[in-house]
Amino acid sequence: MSYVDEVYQMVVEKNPAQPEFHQAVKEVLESLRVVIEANEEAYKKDALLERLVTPERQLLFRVPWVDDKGQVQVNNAFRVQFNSAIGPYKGGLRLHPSVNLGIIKFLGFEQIFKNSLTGLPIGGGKGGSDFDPKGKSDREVMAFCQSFMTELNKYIGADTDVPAGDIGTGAREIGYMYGQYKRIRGVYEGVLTGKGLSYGGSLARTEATGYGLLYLTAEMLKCNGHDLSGKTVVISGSGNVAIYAAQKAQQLGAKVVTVSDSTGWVYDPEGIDVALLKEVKEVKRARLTEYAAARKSAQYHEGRGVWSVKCDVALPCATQNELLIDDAKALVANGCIAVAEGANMPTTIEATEYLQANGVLFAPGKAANAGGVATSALEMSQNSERLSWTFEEVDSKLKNIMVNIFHNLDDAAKKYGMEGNYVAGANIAGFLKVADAMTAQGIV
Ligand code: NDP
Ligand code: 2IT
Repeated sequence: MSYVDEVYQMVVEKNPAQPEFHQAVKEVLESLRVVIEANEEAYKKDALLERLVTPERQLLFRVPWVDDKGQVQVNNAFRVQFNSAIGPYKGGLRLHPSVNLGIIKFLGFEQIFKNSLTGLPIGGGKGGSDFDPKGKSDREVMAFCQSFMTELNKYIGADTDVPAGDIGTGAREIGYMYGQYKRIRGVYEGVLTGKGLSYGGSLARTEATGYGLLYLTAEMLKCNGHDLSGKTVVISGSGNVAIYAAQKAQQLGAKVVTVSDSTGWVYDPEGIDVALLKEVKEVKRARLTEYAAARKSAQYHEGRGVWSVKCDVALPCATQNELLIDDAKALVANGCIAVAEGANMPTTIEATEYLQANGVLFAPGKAANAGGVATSALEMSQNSERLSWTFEEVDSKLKNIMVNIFHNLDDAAKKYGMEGNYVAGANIAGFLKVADAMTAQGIV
């Protein structure tokens, strides 16, 4: 059995009941096969892959808090500090009832390569809890966040581990967590990113993941002889990533005709009204039915269905495994030319392979959504120098980073004989820097 296969088998055996983690490892290791096989003896002797797939540290803790009825609630919480070869652990905190250790490990593993691709000095980590902020009062969310940080603060710091937002963790949650960290530790430092502008946040961080997704997508299209302008785009999700992806797509001349949430989706043939969407989702924290009720041209449908709409470009921006093989078939049948992942691992391996085999340009999440964490790293830089850059300065750095990421993937894919396979390009380019740093630092 080859070294790559041995390590994959070990991951499955040692981490039972963590299918998302297995999936993320499988996709990366498959892409690395050609690189590993060229240098197999050295990597194997150093157990480089075993170390890469095993988190440096995994923290599991309980979070007790009191709800508005006086009832004590208990949630499970996690922080996986996966790899610090190239910088302090960096990655978001997901608050969603589906969160478990396997999901946090898949996200932390992806984050290692994503962070490497940004070209900035950040290692990989991820955390979160099965707490559901939906339907909770602000006081309940604060109670949870304070209790969560009362434990988490022991393990994080501006130079060790810097969490941020993800599903369910936005500006409100980051604010409550930051306040509690400062209160307990007594230091005013950039321990979290995605902070509010009045207390150390960076301009353009809110927009960064969605904007970055579109900068990379536009570059990928341009390099393949297409122009984003005039294209019809379908987007899933209606959270932070989806909203700013829709906004930038429109600014670049495309027409966005769908968004979704976990209960349904909206088809709006006249183009999504981003101001209305922001009002419904960011201000009212309401469902998409309210968007549809306020807009004549919008049709609301229960359940899933975004990928059945005819489009040129598809941007999954909700969650993992939301674009399945039948969705990929529908996209191809409808003439879609590009898929770029705003979410983490939204496309199954089978669907990805189908899209690639049918000539659809495919940008994987660890490259396409790296603008969020890249801008988090820019927030860390601003905190360190105690300065705030202008929106234009941050946005132009973000754009450069995304364009560079695309060319790095493209070059790596070509170099290893897989031209146009941006999944392989991303995994290889992300891996090489981390592997080099791990090798240089000895057996740690
Ligand atoms: P938000 O919480 O702001 O929005 C999430 C959106 O996805 C909501 O519309 C939500 O619907 C929908 N969604 C979540 N879970 C499910 C589910 N199980 N089934 C269907 N729909 C679902 O999160 P973000 O926009 O921040 O994150 C979206 C994706 O992007 C995630 O994969 C995240 O890891 C990734 N990402 C985020 C970055 C960031 O900077 N925020 C950076 C890079 C990647 P509902 O409201 O009904 O739950
Ligand atoms: O998946 C991701 O890259 C994020 N949720 C953002 C992480 C960060 O540290 O900004």
